[in-house]
Amino acid sequence: MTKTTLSADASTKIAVLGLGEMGAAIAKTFVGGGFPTTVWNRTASKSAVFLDTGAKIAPTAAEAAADSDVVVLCLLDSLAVNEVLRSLDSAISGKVLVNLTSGAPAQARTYHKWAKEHGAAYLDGKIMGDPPYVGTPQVNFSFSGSAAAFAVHETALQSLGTIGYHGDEAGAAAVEFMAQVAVGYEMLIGFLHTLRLVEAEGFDVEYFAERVGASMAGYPGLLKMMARAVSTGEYRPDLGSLDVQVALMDDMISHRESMGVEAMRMREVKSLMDQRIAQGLGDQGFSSLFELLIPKTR
Ligand code: FVH
Repeated sequence: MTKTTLSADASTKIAVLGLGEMGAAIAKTFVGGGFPTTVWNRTASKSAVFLDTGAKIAPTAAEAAADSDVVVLCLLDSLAVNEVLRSLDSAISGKVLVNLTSGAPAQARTYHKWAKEHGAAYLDGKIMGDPPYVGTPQVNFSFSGSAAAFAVHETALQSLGTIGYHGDEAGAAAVEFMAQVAVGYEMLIGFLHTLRLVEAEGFDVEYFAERVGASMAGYPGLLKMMARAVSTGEYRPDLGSLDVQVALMDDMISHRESMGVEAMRMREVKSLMDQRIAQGLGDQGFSSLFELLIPKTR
């Protein structure tokens, strides 16, 4: 088995495989940072954009990898990653594979195993932010996997944005990413339903959004308090006791229903509060509903 190259400086050679919106932004940032960069994309026309930029353009993913120390993958999904990894095969031996494609923890663990079997170090990376902001602190890159590879290539990775390392368990960055994205989607679908309500009442949705934005200032403290309650199992009456909170729920549900707006989530909240109160725990707060959210057996 070839030994992975773990010494880095500005001459560290980087391959970027996948030149979609995000991959192209990453490749441009490495080129701009002075790193010798080789690019490859399945559809060759996207590589052509890199002519005259100082980047090398490789005809195949394997050739790009063979010519580099660090091989960065930024592809659509795990199907694309599987296909490209198959084509790399022994060209990855001795390299550091950095997979920045969005995906689940189990996939990251599978790629880690694959990399090990092929003589490569593995870093899984997950991105939160928009391609035009790559290279600025506004884009977050979370990594997990080989601590040695992260330490050696930290400077190169730092050139991409704000970076964090979540330890050597390869799936950790994906756990964080999936959880963050889930919180975002769950909150934002609730926000969109509520905009329907605000609009149906004839109010200005943009003004309302500003008001909600201002209320968000209180959320970091609340989230910390709730997580503390969950981890200790001590449920103080956060947001008030459930006995008090539940009194509002029927009004919230009927307000939504009267305006023809989806009330499914409010009914879920009320049902959980009712169950907790029926257990004699109405003096506890909202965090205590966590006790009822038991994962279904897998
Ligand atoms: N764009 C964004 O805003 C974000 C923000 C946060 C995280 N992501 C993730 O980044 C991954 C790449 O996203 P992207 O925006 O670059 O996506 P596209 O512009 O659609 O480019 C997709 C690239 O993947 C290549 N590709 C697709 N299937 C295959 C395959 N079977 N074999 C080889 N390459 C494949 C595609 O190639 P082509 O269609 O040009 O030939 C593009 O290079 C993604 O995980 C986001 O979730 C983006």
